[in-house]
Amino acid sequence: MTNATEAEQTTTGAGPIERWEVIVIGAGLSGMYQLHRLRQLGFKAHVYEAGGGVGGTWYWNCYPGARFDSESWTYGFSFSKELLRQWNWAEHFSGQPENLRYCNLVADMFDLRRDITFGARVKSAEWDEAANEWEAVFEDGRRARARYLITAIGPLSAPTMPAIEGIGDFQGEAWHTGLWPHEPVSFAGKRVAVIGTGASGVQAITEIAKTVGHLSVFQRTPNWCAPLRNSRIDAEIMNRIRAKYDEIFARCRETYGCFIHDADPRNALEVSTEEREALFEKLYNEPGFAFWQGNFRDVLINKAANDMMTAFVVKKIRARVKDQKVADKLIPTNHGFGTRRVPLESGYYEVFNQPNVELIDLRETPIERITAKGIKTSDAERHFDMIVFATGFDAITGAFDRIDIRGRAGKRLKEKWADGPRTYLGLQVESFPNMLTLVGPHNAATFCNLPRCIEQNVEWVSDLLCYMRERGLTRVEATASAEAAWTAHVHETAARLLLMQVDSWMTGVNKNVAGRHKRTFMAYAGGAPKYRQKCEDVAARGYEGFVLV
Ligand code: N01
Repeated sequence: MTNATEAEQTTTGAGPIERWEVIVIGAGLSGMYQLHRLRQLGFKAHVYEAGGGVGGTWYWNCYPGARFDSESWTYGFSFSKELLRQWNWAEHFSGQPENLRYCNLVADMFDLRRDITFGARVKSAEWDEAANEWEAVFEDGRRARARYLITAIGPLSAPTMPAIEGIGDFQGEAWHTGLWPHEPVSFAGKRVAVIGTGASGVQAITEIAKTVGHLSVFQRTPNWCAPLRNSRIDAEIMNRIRAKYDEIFARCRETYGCFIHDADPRNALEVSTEEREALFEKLYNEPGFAFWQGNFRDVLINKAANDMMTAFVVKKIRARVKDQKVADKLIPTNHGFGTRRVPLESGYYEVFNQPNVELIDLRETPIERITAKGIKTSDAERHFDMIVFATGFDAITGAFDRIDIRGRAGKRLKEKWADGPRTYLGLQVESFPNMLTLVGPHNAATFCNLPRCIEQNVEWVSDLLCYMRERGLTRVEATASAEAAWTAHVHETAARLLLMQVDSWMTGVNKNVAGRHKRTFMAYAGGAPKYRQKCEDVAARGYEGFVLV
């Protein structure tokens, strides 16, 4: 570990301890903004980051095809006019290399690196009741202490390998999309397998298919995808966007998920067939999440309305895939459109028209094991030069579980959340004083155009710390009753969503992880504006629902 130059150091029998007022775990977008904000406010804060650079998601997920599915110009930070002035987006949905350059510009512009220690993976974090502070222990044995612990560890940062026998036996190249190497990976002339057809798989498959020798896609559950419709941004368009930034961010503040798209006020069931098809057609031809987030307001809560939207997309897929037997396999049958996170695609369905691409339906021929040379399904063993695991993440709580977090009286967060998370506002947890969870479970940020909600989370947490400092308070903890009420509210709000009837990372299901087989809602489904209002109300009432000492 390097860089902790300004830390106060104390030495105990177990070696030196770096001391700060605030420890932030993670140098992704939330950790970077949290550091900047706290430093502006005069706090001595320090970020510990497991990776070798800033950017979080955009640092780790450098697989081919990775890019935004929010419009780039709605995604960037809004807190700095200078940043908005300096940075030009080159595409409406910017790709990972450019996104990582953006993250690095943020780090440079606000001189963040001097307060970030890279290569520091937190192994455990324990609340010390007597000292009223947290102690973080890193994998290399070093330690740091601070009054406040802020987790900025991201909702999708704990990659999971599939629970398949023989996974370690494969002798060829093997990469997980969420742990992709930073060096170039070539597919030319190679026989490549991709396991997984979520948003990462859909992006990677489309890009790999452009240069691969032969591609085999192993699909367990097909997902409903919608066209991304990306395009370039030239200097003139960028100037127009820049002139409208205030308007753009104001609009995002008011929409459900802080995207530029918001639901049509009409119900699909109340309009004529012509009107309904016209809106479907219009939205399907628009970029980004227009079709998912801008559709009739009942399509994600009313099965009959959802069936209509779904039937429309079936026609689109059938028209794009030449072999209708392949189309049958690509069309989901166990859930309706939009009830799982929708991958946005740029020619995904057409990939399956290529003669060098095959689709293996694991519902018909399940994988039996991975072998030294490839993958054995129930009908055949296929040999590969490379296997790409696009098998997703232990979402939302997984990154917390990978740190041994212990609160009051040694209470373990992993045990507390064994049956699903319990939080207050998705930002604090009873028995874990002074721990604030940016983009944590039950937080609207988890369902959001992330930087928009990250700014809200960071600013709220920063205001709380200022409030406490001004009053000489040193400890904040949610009450058990506030936590119970918020958790119940989170579940009530989610209950009406059709997605609650479907297994996905959003409902906490990951068949590759022990204990993740039961559905539980992981985010806040009331929408970002309501969430923001609730957070503001809590603060205005002197942080109602918290005990402040
Ligand atoms: O992960 P996923 P992801 N055998 O969990 C399959 C965000 N994101 O990395 O559905 C065979 O969605 C699994 O099959 P099944 C976005 O929020 C954003 O793709 O469990 N298959 C599924 O097909 C997204 O939703 C962008 O039956 C196995 C796939 O692996 C989230 O990240 C881009 C298997 C996992 O899909 C996660 O997406 C990419 C097994 N044993 C991601 N185990 C942007 O555009 C798992 N699978 C910003």
